[in-house]
Amino acid sequence: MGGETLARMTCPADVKGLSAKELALLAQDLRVEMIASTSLNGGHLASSLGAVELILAAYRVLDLPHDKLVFDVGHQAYAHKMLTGRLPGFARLRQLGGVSGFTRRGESPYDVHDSGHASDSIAIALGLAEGRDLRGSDERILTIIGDASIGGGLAMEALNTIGQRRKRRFVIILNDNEMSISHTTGAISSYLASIRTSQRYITTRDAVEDALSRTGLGAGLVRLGEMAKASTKQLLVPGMFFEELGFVYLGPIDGHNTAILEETLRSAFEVDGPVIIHAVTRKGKGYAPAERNPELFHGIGPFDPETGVPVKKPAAAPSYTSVFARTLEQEAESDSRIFAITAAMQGGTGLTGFAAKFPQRFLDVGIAEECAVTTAAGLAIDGEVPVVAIYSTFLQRAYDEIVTNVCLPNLHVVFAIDRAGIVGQDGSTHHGALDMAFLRSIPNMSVIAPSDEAELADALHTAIAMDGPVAVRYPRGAGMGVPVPATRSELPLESRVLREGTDVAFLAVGKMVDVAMKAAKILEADGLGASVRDMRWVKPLDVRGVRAACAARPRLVVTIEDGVIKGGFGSAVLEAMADEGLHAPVLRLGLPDEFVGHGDVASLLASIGLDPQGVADSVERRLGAEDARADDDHR
Ligand SMILES: Cc1ncc(C[n+]2csc(CCOP(=O)(O)OP(=O)(O)O)c2C)c(N)n1
Repeated sequence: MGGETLARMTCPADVKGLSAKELALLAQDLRVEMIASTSLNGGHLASSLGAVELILAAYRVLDLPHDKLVFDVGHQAYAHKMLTGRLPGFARLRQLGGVSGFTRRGESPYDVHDSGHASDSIAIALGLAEGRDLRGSDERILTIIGDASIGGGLAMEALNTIGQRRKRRFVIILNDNEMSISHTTGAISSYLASIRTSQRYITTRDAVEDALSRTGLGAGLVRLGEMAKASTKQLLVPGMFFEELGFVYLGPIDGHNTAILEETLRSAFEVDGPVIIHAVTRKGKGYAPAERNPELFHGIGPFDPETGVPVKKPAAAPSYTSVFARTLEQEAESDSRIFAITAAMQGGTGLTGFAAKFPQRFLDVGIAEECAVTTAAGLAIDGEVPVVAIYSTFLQRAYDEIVTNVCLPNLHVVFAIDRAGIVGQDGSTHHGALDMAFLRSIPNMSVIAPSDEAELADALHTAIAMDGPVAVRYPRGAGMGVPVPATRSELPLESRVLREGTDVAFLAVGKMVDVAMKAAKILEADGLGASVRDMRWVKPLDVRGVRAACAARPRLVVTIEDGVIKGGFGSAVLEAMADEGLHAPVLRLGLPDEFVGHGDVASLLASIGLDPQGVADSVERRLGAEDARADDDHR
């Protein structure tokens, strides 16, 4: 386990004593270990390979955990994890009970926050700095953030405040590898590119000092109006934008040169105000397949470490994502109002084909979910039909925009919510657990949860033809393998009965319809008849279907969903039953009132009792409890 140098490291402070040669060996050991582990379990390899020297330099300068090191997204922190006591668990990275793929406070005192969602690190660091100053303490605070994440609204809002608060002992390393998951988009990315290409890199200590002596000059020049052209200003004062915000800008520097990184960091912490170090790195550094194809290796499944070729089991059926994408393209061919929006997830949401076919009707706003939703509102006001394709977990960022900009004016915006439910190895920050609960409470919003890929195609078709805000939620991974008809039909508002049975009535949505069917078979083998209803719509709920299920007088009504049990689909059924005066014992199954961790989807579902056997067991337990209660009542 681990190379010789890595094996000697017991804590971050050990890195301080290494010679330049040993540091290089350590960097190599870390990369070998990352490649070995991710080749087995998958992970965010390219970003973590690119950040090794940044982390080593930080360790040499900072006294951890007294000083604070904050990672943005946390997907680049594998070296940090291995150097903070988690090397033994690293072979089980992202597996059930293994090390998380992101920083987690519960895992290590060296992990400052629970990361996973982009652009939050600078605000976390600002809070740490405010607290530190209040206490009159002296910690140095360092943030590492990527060139895509720094363009996110939350990061920009924090920069806006920090520059004004003039925080000292406060440094941001801007880890610029020119990549988001795919190439970084937007004006900030072009701005960084212009610095990268027009400036000579800082390569020596003298150059660091020189750059520091120039700082503050930029703001003065602009105030005096001495420089007319932005390009000329940029030549004299690199990082002008950051200087204007109140930061000292140092860079660009080679983000793989540990010595110059260390020098620059030391100097930066001496500055009487906040500093941005612009470090240029290579995504995938040190592993040729990842350097060649950083997008593939951003988040990759198991692969052959020799060749870098993914080890893919043949998919049982086309993925929900691909069915969504194909359907959207078909719809867009006959409806020129359709406009697709993504927030930095073009590939993940399946929109690459759409972007190529309809470049004028496609927009990637970068890591800016609020912007994606509100831009959709603007398009809808203009009479277009915007389809915002977004992962369930990232849609959380845009809650107010959904409420105020879309639902309040009742605009026709279609939300294509991918990765709904348990997503697997990315864990608690990435499960699509909350969307049904948080969307169904908003007036005007409709929510569809198709149970297979054919229903997904019809649901999307229906959502596009409807009016008002409507969300279609579907899970990660392969569909059910049902044929998807070439022409799409309107998805009925009524639920459909898939199975008859008298003891138990399952009311199910989405992916859980299949689980209910399988659980019903297990129950049948135990002598219990179970009906299964695919409810299709979370909102508006098919109340008639609920009434019919209760009218059959089952011993138990079971609601089942792959979202949080509190406030979700099952709660909607209970509300309908209360409103309609329907009486039946109800068992609600779904995600528990706690954050579900990481692991493969099947293991996670089994761990929370949402696999067919777990569901059947819960039903039988509850029926037993109901029988015992009835006996008590008769006594
Ligand atoms: C709010 C949010 N939206 C989208 C994502 C998905 N995502 C994870 S990493 C990433 C790109 C990050 O790029 P960058 O900050 O440049 O870091 P790099 O991976 O290039 O090191 C994206 C879009 C996310 N984690 N959080």
